[in-house]
Amino acid sequence: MATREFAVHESHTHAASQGFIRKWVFSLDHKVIGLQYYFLALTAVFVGMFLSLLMRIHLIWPSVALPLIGEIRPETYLSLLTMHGTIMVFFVLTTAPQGGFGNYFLPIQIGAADMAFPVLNMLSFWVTFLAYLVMLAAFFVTGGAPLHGWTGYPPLSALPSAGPGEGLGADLWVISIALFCIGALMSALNFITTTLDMRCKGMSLMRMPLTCWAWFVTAILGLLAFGVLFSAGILLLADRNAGTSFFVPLVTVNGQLAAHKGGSPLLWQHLFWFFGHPEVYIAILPAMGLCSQLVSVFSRKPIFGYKAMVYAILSIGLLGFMVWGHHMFMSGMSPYTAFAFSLMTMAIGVPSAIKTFNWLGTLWGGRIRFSSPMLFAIGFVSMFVSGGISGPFLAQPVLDIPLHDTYFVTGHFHLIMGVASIFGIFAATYYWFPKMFGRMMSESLARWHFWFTFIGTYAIFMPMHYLGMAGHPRRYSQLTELNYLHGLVPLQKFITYAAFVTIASQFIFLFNLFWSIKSGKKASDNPWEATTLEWTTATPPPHDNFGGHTPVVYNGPYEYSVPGAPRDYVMQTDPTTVAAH
Ligand code: HEM
Ligand SMILES: [Cu+2]
Repeated sequence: MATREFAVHESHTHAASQGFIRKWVFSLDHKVIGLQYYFLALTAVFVGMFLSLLMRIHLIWPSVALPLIGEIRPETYLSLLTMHGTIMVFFVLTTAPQGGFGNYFLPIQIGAADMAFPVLNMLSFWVTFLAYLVMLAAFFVTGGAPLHGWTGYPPLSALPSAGPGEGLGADLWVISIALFCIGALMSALNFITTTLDMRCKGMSLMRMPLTCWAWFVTAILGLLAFGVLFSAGILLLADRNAGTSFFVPLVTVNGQLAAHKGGSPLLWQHLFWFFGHPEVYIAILPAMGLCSQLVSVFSRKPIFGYKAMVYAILSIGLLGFMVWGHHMFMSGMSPYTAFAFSLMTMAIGVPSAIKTFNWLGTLWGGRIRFSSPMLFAIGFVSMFVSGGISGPFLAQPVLDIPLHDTYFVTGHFHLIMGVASIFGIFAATYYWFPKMFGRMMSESLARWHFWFTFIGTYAIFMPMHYLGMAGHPRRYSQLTELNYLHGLVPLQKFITYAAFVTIASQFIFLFNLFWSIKSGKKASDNPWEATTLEWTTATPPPHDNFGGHTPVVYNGPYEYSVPGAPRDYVMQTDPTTVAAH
């Protein structure tokens, strides 16, 4: 209680001195910082998509000269691949769902006036922004962007002489990742403290919307995972520039003995994937929380199995730290170790399946409203299941060994990690836009956007499973040169055309977003008839979120179709209709 009063008081203090710079640039307001993260991710996703289009073009027309860019060489393909993967994973999927929407809505949904540490919050954003600029700078330095993929495996990533882009470009890449980790760690501390300390009266942990649970557990994962990646990054930087050999064994580069010996490339793989697997959940947990929220709101039903959902989020978080070895079945690990990792990976399918069944259980018998946020939430479930289904296959070392360096994996992770989370981001945008900007987005444009994106992503990524089984290697640019892949060229062309159409349709979204900010229909305070706290306050919310008073919570977050209630929903703050659930 005392903490909350302090926060309210403090937010008024920093409200007083608001010039333009304080309000919109170096803002301490979690809502502005949330928007800053969101728009950073929005520019990043368009950069990432553009790079993917260049890759797709190169794959089917390897010697075409593009205006301004020229011919894409094989090594340029690897740079595009590295930067596409890195930008998408870090600056889109880690940034928008947590830094963007989490920042904006966590404090409001738990009835707080701001995050626990507003200055730290501002710093987190600016460090992340700096990391983004440093990453982009890698394109423009001598040698260009690095070749080592988003996973940065040494010795390639550790030796500046190992290839074009592995000089200054790779240094910038590592520095950017390290900066990103610092931003993510500060932000994780803020999310954890805010969730534990800043909840308003009546908002017990088990009354929190599942979005808040997801942001909370994501922050805990971030705290544990980014710390490890940060350390690994510093060691890599030392190997590159200070003559150490943490990751580099005795190797020759172009016939020359490198000046390193005794290091272990496997050490990097362990450290990287100890971060990298939880990272998948950092990207997807917020989307899971949101999806739970939306299927309940738009089915007008309480979420099926709230407690099971909370325990599933927690156990996904825990198990997520015990499976990293499934990325290393090829590394020569003992079959007993591989078996243990395989078993843990299968185990993580259980809470994931519980979540999926509960989403379906919520939909079952609901009075479903197919508004755009709901379409994208259902799209999320669809992508999650389609991508997830190949997971248990890849979890078997005997199958993973032939499949792991092929397009099968590219198909698998794009669906479950990439596109599923992107669907979550879209659902969140359509759902919360009215609260953030005070206007509605165009529903008909949103529907066009949904169908193009939904069908388009399946058209791009489903055939990749087949390419993989036919033996198409991943991270390989010269497919038209290989005889055994000739028969697959028509399928490759189809994928590239689908990518063109899907990427073009994202401009419908972009147009809808900016057009609606200016000219959308005015939104009421609670256009979706939802129960959580953000819908009890003004649209857009005032600087201190609730206009000087602090809400008191009486009900759980999913009281829809409550028997005997005057409306088909009971707000969390409604003291008169204390729900029976
Ligand atoms: C328009 C949609 C997208 C297209 C057409 C696309 C296409 C591609 C292509 C062609 C590759 C290279 C495959 C190879 O040669 O091995 C790739 C790799 C990758 N993509 Fe995407 N992608 C898209 C969206 C995304 C999203 C949303 C994410 C977010 C996670 C993502 C993450 C990655 C990662 C992590 C890699 C691997 C990079 C590496 O191997 O180091 N992509 N993508
Ligand atoms: Cu994994």
